[in-house]
Amino acid sequence: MTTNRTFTMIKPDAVTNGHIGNILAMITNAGFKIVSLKLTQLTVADAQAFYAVHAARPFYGELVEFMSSGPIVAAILEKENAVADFRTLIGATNPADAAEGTIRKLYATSMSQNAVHGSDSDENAAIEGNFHFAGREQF
Ligand code: DGI
Repeated sequence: MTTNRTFTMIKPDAVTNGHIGNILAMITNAGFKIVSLKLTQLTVADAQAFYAVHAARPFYGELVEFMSSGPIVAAILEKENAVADFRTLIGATNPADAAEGTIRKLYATSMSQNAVHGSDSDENAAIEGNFHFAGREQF
């Protein structure tokens, strides 16, 4: 197993609901090392660019509006098998389908406001991490 990196955002719903500390604790307790971290807010253009892959989907407008509606926490995480293990930790996209003990089961409020993002591949983890963090911010 090789050590690699993934990218996450704590989404505006979870930030607004006061879950930053609990979610970061779950992440570090699961063995992820935080190598980049910041509280920031996406502009509409940022959210459109970040989710460009979903531009043709019916939920795109709602997704962009939600993701730019308030502060987020952006982070790059490092661990063996980081991308897959983080997807397991966050649970299914729809919190109704998320396994017990996952971040989305605990903190998501709906399919569209589902508390956290996790990259779906090593390639996208690098693209998404570089979207949010300069090289000197990646430790
Ligand atoms: O990788 P995920 O975040 O689990 O899911 P994804 O990359 O397929 O979709 C990105 C986000 O878009 C997801 O976290 C929530 C939203 N989304 C995805 N599918 C739907 C959706 N929102 C609504 N309202 N309906 C959907 O079917």
